[in-house]
Amino acid sequence: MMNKEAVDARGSAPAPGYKVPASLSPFIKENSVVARSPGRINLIGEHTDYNNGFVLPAAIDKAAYIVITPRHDKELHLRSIDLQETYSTTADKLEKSPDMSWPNYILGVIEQFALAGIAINGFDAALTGDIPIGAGLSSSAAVECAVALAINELYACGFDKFTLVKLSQKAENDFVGVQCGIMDQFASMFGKHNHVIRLDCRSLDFDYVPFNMEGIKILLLDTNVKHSLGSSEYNVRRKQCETGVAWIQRHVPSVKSLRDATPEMLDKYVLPDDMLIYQRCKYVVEENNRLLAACKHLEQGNIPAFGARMFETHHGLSKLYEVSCPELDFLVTHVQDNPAVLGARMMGGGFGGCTINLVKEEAIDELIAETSIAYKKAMNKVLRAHVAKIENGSCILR
Ligand code: GAF
Repeated sequence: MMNKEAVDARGSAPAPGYKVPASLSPFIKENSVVARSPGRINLIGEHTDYNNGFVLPAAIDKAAYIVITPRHDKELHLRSIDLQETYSTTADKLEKSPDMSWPNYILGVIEQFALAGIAINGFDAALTGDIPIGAGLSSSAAVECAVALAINELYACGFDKFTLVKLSQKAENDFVGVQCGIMDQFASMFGKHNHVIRLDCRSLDFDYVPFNMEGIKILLLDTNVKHSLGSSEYNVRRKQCETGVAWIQRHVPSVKSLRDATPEMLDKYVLPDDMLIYQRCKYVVEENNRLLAACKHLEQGNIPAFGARMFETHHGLSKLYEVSCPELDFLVTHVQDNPAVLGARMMGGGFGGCTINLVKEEAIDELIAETSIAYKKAMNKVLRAHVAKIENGSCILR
């Protein structure tokens, strides 16, 4: 059943702790709108969203914030406070910025509103946030959702959150050029305090599942490796999955996506033709089934079993889907036999970013200290660590 909770166009109710960052104050005028949209984690279900499968993400306590102030002309003056960069264009000249990526997440969303028939005038926008960029926490989706919510408010468009999620995803697909699925924008927009979202990416039905692992925290270990290969290889993986589906479809026309495929179909119709395509599809089919099993473990409170599924996911992402990297593999292998770590895996698109770890609360400090030393020694890189809290999704702050 479709979850009807919180589809209101103004987003989640801002929790008392969500304040407008001080750095935005100089840019706020009487008629400004300020929106907040968080980054996300994903417990399990990776690279399944664009295969019409399931995901289990949540919004976190790190977010993007945008203030938008209308102008009387067509000019768009965009500012990244954190990068100390500005970008100007006009609302009728929405072209991709050649040298800076952040304006594209704003321009792409403006373009989608224009395509939806909303006459967008000029505005001044200032952007800030505390989601580490390139860490696999979906800072880009957070910016897109914040912009979408702010424009929706400013122009009184009345779009609901589903429409804003799809519009933000389309901005990423068509303007930015990454053929991402719907998970990141969905999690950012629909997140709920202390709940994970069990989302069926085919129907968009979803449930909020309480995240109550007693004594367990979500620890993100950031490789500090930026996923530069991410977008090109991401699009390649997507195509490989589509190829597998096309081969199965020749024999079983009812299979519309890897969501519908079985291991037997892969063995029969994909393996004989191409080992690489087979491995990619095998990972996705297994991951979908793994997520369903993991959800049962979660309902039963069987965290060790849930964690074991996370390690299996990492193995599949690393060996079959091949979207990991030595740094991510190191971090997962390093914690694998630690009894304080119940589950760990790389998270997000891959080729860098974070691992997500379920860790016994009392062991976190020591784990971070000891892993940082080992990581520095093995990879000669600095490890960043963050204990993620699960928070509400996008909202209008003013
Ligand atoms: C990226 C994409 F944006 C998501 O849609 C999803 O596919 C994820 O990689 C992998 O699960 O974050």
